[in-house]
Formats: sequence, structure tokens, C-alpha cells
Amino acid sequence: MNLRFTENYPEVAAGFNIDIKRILYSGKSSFQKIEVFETEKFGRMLAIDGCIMLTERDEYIYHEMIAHVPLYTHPKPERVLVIGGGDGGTVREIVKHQEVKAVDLVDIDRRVSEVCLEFFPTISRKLLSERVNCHFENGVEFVKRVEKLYDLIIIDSTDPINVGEGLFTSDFYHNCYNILAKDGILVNQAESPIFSGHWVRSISEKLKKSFPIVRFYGANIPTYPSGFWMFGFASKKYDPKNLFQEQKFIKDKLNLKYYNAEVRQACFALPNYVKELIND
Ligand code: AG3
Repeated sequence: MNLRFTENYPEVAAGFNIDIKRILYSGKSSFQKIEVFETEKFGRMLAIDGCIMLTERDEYIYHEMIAHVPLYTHPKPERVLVIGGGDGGTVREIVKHQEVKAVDLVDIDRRVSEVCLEFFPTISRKLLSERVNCHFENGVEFVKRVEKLYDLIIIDSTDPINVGEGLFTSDFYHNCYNILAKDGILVNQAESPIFSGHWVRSISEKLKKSFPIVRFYGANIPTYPSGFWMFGFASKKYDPKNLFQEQKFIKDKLNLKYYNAEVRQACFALPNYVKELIND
């Protein structure tokens, strides 16, 4: 008998199916429903509240793009804050950068990290790295009280509903601005422009209230709604369209599967309907 997981996309009255071999884990934390599946063709898959967070087959696209685009823009990223990202995929990419001295990861749900350390060890194990400090608490509160300054903040959240909602408000972005150094950068996962254009528009409007430079870039992620995904790039000083640490990238020789110098330049080229959403 075939088991099938469906992520429903109510906004467009459609959905995405993925055949699964078996359920490896299913549980409810205090915040959300967490499931791990062995799929037929996508390796293991993590779903939260019925939404696909990652599959082993394509997670590298999202994690490489959310991390390396800002890390190869900033000339000297040493202190990085990740909000969300309890699966550890983003942290895995960040610690490939030797100049990053310390990473704080703030995820509201400790259970996500525990489950991922058990079922996705190769994705999550850098959570245990010496340079990484995990804080299991609400990111909205963390950015209000923390007294350090960061070079880069990456918001690796779920969708702007339920637990993730607070990570998409003007107040939250403003508090992030305040804990960024004077040349700091914020990057966030910014949803599908074709299925959820209103979210992209609202993220853009809210980021612009705090940051002088706001750009968006895209990547093709087959297991996320519509397969075309946006990332917001908000910055105090550096414009990623004019600045790319290409020499550093060549020297580092990271073994990446999606990101390269051409993709880095091209990802900021956006279709007209997206430019319209973000008023570009
Ligand atoms: N963050 C999830 C992006 C949102 C996906 N949305 C959806 N499937 N409806 C990714 C977590 C991976 N670190």
C-alpha cells in the first residue's frame, strides 16, 4: 500500500504530494506538530504543522542560498545570529566559513533540534560545534534583550503563521536592526512570490521601514510551494548587487552543490511580477 503525504496550499487550491515509505517520527511539541518521514524518492523529510521544512534531496539549495549569499557579501562576518533553523542546516553552511567566530542559534522549539539530531545527523550535527551556541527560546524576545552586536542575522523560519508569525513583523525587524553592527546584514526566508505574493510584498514593505538597502533574491526549491522561493536581504551598508567577495569565495573552495559565482550574481535578477511586488 502506498502512503502519500500532501502539503496543502489553500491559497491556490492546490497541493504537493510525496510518496512515503514510512513514518519515522510523529510527535507534538509544546509549539507544533513535528513529523519525519522516509520518502520513496526524496530521502528523509521533516514536516512541521503539515508543511515541508526540508527533504534530504533538495535541502542544500535552501541552506546554501540562505547562508552563502550574505556571508559572501559581508567583508568580515564574524558574529552570526540564526533565528529558527533548529534543524541545523543553515548552521552547517555558516560554519564552513572559517572567519565566523561565533554563531548564536535561537529556536523556540528544542524538540525540533532533538528530533533532527536523531533522524538527520548529517544536517544537524554542527549544532554541537564549538563555535555554535543554541538558545531554545522565543526569537522575538531574544532580539529585544540581547546586548551583543551581530554582523549577520539569518531568519530561517517557518511560514508567517502560528509559531513563525512574530518573525515577520516591523517591530521584530526593527529590533534586529538594533542588534546589527553598523554594516550588518539581515537575510530571511521570504516565501513564494507566485503563490503568496502578498507575503513577499509585506516582508518588503516592513523591511524597508528599518533598513536603507532592501533586496530580494530567489532560488528554485522543488519541495516548497511553487518551487520558486524568495529570500529577503536587508542591509545597513552593503548592497549585494554591487558587492560580492568573489576572491574569498574562489580561495575557500567550498564544495557546494547549488551556489556558485554565476548563481550568486544571477539570483538577484527577478521576474517583472516579483519586481512589482517589492516595488523595485
Ligand atoms: N524553513 C521553511 C521554509 C518555509 C517552507 N514553507 C512551506 N513548506 N509551506 C526551512 C527550514 C529549513 N531549515
